[in-house]
Amino acid sequence: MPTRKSFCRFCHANCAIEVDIEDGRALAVRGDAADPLFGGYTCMKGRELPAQTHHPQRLLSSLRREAGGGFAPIGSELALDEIAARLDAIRAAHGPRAIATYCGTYGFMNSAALPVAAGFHAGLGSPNLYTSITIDQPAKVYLWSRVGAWLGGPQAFSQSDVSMMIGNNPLTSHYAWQGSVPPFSPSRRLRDAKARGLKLICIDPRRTMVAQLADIHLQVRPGEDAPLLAGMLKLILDEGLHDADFCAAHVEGLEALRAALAGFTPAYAARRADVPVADLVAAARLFARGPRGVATTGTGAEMSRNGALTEHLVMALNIVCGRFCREGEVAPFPRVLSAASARKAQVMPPKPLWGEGFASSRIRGLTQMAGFEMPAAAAADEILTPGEGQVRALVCMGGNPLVAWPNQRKVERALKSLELLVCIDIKQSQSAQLAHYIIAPKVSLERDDIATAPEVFYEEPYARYAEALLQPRGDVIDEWEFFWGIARRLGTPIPTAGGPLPMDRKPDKFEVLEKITHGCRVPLARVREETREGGRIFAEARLRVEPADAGADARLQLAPAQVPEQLRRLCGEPLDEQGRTAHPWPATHLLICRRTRQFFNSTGQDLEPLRAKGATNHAHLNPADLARLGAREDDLLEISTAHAHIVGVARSAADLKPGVISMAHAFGARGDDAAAVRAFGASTNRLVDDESDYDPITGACRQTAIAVRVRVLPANAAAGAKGE
Ligand SMILES: Nc1nc2c(c(=O)[nH]1)N[C@H]1C(S)=C(S)[C@@H](COP(=O)(O)OP(=O)(O)OC[C@H]3O[C@@H](n4cnc5c(=O)[nH]c(N)nc54)[C@H](O)[C@@H]3O)O[C@H]1N2
Ligand SMILES: Nc1nc2c(c(=O)[nH]1)N[C@H]1C(S)=C(S)[C@@H](COP(=O)(O)OP(=O)(O)OC[C@H]3O[C@@H](n4cnc5c(=O)[nH]c(N)nc54)[C@H](O)[C@@H]3O)O[C@H]1N2
Ligand code: SF4
Ligand SMILES: [Mo]
Repeated sequence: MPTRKSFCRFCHANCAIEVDIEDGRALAVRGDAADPLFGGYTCMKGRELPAQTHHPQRLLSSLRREAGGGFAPIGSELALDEIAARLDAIRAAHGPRAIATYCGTYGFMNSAALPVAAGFHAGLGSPNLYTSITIDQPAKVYLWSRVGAWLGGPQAFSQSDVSMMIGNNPLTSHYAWQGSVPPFSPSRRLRDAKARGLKLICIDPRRTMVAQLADIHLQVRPGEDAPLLAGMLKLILDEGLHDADFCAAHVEGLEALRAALAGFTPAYAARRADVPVADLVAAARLFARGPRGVATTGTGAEMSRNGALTEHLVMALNIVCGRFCREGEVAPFPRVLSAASARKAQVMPPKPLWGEGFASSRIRGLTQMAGFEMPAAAAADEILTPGEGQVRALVCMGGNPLVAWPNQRKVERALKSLELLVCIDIKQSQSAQLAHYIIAPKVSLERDDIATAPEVFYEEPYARYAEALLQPRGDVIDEWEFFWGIARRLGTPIPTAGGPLPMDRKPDKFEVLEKITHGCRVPLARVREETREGGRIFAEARLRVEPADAGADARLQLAPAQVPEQLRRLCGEPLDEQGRTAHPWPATHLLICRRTRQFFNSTGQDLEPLRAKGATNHAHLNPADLARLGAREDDLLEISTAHAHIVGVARSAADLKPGVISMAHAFGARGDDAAAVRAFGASTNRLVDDESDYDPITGACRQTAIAVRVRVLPANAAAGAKGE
């Protein structure tokens, strides 16, 4: 039986794999033990790639909604003809802005999909391109626009003495920001690092596996990271533990920041965060002692209350402690397949990425991010709000807005009101069920791809090109072919980094990828040639941090305009006797986010071996909280905000801080009754408020630390995920 090498595209980690193939079918997936970076690692999801590829319900033909409401198969070329004709009519009547695209997580798994979709939008003249980044962690992008960046890059995990992980659970998510544990084999890497002496600090309301390995776990009250980090920062500055030389040379606003932190004494910060003062002090000192290693955040910190301020404070901790690569050091994250950018021992000044000069959203005064995408949290309102620029057609590529976008009931109304909804999806997802057309795509093992999305995590100049291993059965197309086919019919160009795609003939995927990676550090043809037997490290692409340019004098901004004001406001918030901020209505718990090991957001929820690990998104509560509610494991709980409620299946979880309820998102929307909730879960996005609890710059909504009321439902109550 032939075995071929490839890389997994079930999640963004893109682990190196070997695939056993028989009769054109993938039979089994293993980690590629010879791979220099991944070393044979896979997880339970990746090992289900064959099941995902050959799933009996996988769409092998595109579908069109018929007059009676059901779907019927349609050839992909005919579907493109019809979709292009409808888009042309919409463009003629309302202008290009009426046409929008949303690229969800699986758009990022295909290296050509988003760049070609972005080129399609540029060629069409519609700014309404959305991706999951703006509902994920846009404040990390926002940092560049108010702080600037160090062009030498952050210090790497492999050389760190200390690591601080905030609202991030990479042992489950395989996701961690630059400088934290790389996403492949994260558990082993963390344990190995501990064995060589790494000190680990974890800030999480849940005693996750990371927390269990940590030297100090600060079991923060959800939503109170900003005061906690402000307290740590103040202590470091007060005790003079910061890198004064780095600050003197490269930083502006240290004194203004120090002044704005005045109220955040250890006692005050610890009271708000509900952690022992001694632990806060010890964590601050441990981090500052370093000498190397960075603080990083995941979704738990950024999606929380004051997410953008939290991100700023984390960056401020890294800056005052000087946790960057200096002149002459090897620079991590060299990114072989991305356009070359020099690493220099100097500061890139803040660069506006929102606001004036960018396309405006018609909603909540928001604007486009980085000239690239509009805020996804406002997409439903862009669809529902009449007037010039109203979105009337949406192409949803590898995303599932009905369960992933904030304010689910509004999203449902919006998707149903569209003149045209096209979903490119492997199955009839919750969102695709509302579509006029579902386009059946090739899946990963059927496509050529390069691993560009995870390059930002590679400390080494590692690259590979995976060629398609399987001949697709059925009439399926690659995502980029969809946009190319529509553009050709509309007569619009598709610009890319390497010039426009040819429209008079169809390019092959390699040609498309070459255009997209134009200017990359090792020519793509060479990467393809030299990685046929698996990924490799291109030593010649290793980078060192170069000396600063003559006269470079930009500085990292520690106290940009809004920050001192935000800190003062935070410190002035009224607290109750336990140090809690007031909730706008009588809540009993704070609902926090989590990821399941077995699914990738909503992907995998149809694969039986993964469902066997847990099919619903349990509502996890501390056993003491369950007892107080009079609930037992598997009871149904009603979880409500002032606007909506959902039903969850109770699960006792001693690792949770009391007062906290923890549930994964991207479940549910398959029926309201108890059986549906037990089998498919419920969507926490019903509870997310997009209109009053959002970041004014990025538009991102609070998706964790949501004040909710929890009560136990009578046994097997039929009540489900209802509205109001
Ligand atoms: N309340 C709350 N909401 C959240 C979050 C949260 O923590 N809490 N997290 C947010 C985050 S971080 C994100 S990234 C978003 C995710 O938002 P989305 O990306 O919109 O959601 P997913 O569930 O990842 O959607 C993936 C879709 O791709 C389809 N798919 C699977 N394989 C393929 C393939 O090979 N090709 C194609 N074309 N499609 C495929 C799946 O069937 C599924 O429908 O949700 C956000 N929403
Ligand atoms: N298996 C699997 N892997 C995934 C995904 C998946 O669904 N399944 N989703 C993928 C996606 S789209 C993304 S963006 C990444 C996300 O990757 P991560 O950010 O690592 O996501 P989580 O695993 O949910 O970890 C978030 C942590 O934040 C904590 N938390 C919640 N609220 C707060 C708070 O207010 N403060 C603090 N300090 N902590 C808080 C939670 O308890 C949790 O441990 O994961 C990706 N990887
Ligand atoms: S961690 Fe991600 S890329 Fe690696 S095997 Fe699992 S699903 Fe695949
Ligand atoms: Mo995400």
